[in-house]
Amino acid sequence: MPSQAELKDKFIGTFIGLALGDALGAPYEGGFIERFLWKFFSKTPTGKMRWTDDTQMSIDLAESILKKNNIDQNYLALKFASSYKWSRGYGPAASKVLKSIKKGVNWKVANRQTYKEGSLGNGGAMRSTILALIYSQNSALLTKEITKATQITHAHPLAIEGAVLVGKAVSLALNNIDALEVIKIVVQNSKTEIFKKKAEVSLEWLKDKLDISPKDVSKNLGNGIKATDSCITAIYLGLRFRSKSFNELIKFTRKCGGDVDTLCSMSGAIWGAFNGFKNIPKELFDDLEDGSRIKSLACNLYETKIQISEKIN
Ligand code: R7I
Ligand code: MG
Ligand code: MG
Repeated sequence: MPSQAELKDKFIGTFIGLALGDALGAPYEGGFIERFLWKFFSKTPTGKMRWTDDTQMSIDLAESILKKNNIDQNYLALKFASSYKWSRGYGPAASKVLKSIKKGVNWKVANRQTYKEGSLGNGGAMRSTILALIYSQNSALLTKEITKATQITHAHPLAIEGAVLVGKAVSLALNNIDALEVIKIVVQNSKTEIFKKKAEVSLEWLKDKLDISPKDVSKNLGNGIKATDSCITAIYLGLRFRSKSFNELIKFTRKCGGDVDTLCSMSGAIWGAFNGFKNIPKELFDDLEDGSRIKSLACNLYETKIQISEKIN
């Protein structure tokens, strides 16, 4: 178990790791058109690295928990919708959901407008880290609250399963659980064949310390926008680079291609949960959009976590 001071540093490292991964991965996301378009949005007016929807929705979730002390789905739906900005690069179905909510449609209706079962994109998983911070000590509550936070935009069971697995990996990293143990728990907690198979492949690779190339990582685990093509990939990357530098993680993940901002942000959060803020390069933090705001949100989440844990226990 980490000490209180270590845990607080891990909270900051997790949230900053997520936001930095997002901002550093965004210029490498997608094909030629996406990369070309991002050049126009990649900097803030003061020249800092701009992050995307992954970080925006994580901030929304964090602020919503700080306000309500738990997941209030109606409040969170409105919060997501009011923060929506096209230029943050939201997924197409998620954009539609949020625009509908903004117009007054109930989220339970809006989230089924494009896909009958709801979206199976990784938009729920990319923000589940925030709940791992709050519920890292209580696996059942973690699953329940991630499910509630994901459903609002991603009702599909696979989107929820991916979000729970990423959240679980972050929570185990916060608790300093060994990387091999983490992937074993991810295998055990995978309910569907597609997640389980990929988690088992990751376990074999990590167990044998195999030097798998970025191309083979993408080919076998996926690098796409669907939860099934990105959640296990990010978990694998976060675990593989757990004892290497943050820069090495990002350099490798950029080479995996596809949904790079989200792969970097989810694996960056896992890396940060293991290694803490103290190990994140200062020059990267200084160059991040709203770095101080995110750091202070992480500190406030830490205080809230302590209060919530006292109530639960
Ligand atoms: O999941 P979502 O919020 O996207 C997040 C991604 C991250 O990479 C962000 O960084 C941002 O770049 O986008 O967005 P959605 O639009 O809900 O889902 C993403 C995509 O998954 C959709 O546009 C579809 O291509 C696909 N998808 C589905 N395809 C078939 N059947 C989602 N649900 C389905 C489905 O049910
Ligand atoms: Mg994004
Ligand atoms: Mg993405």
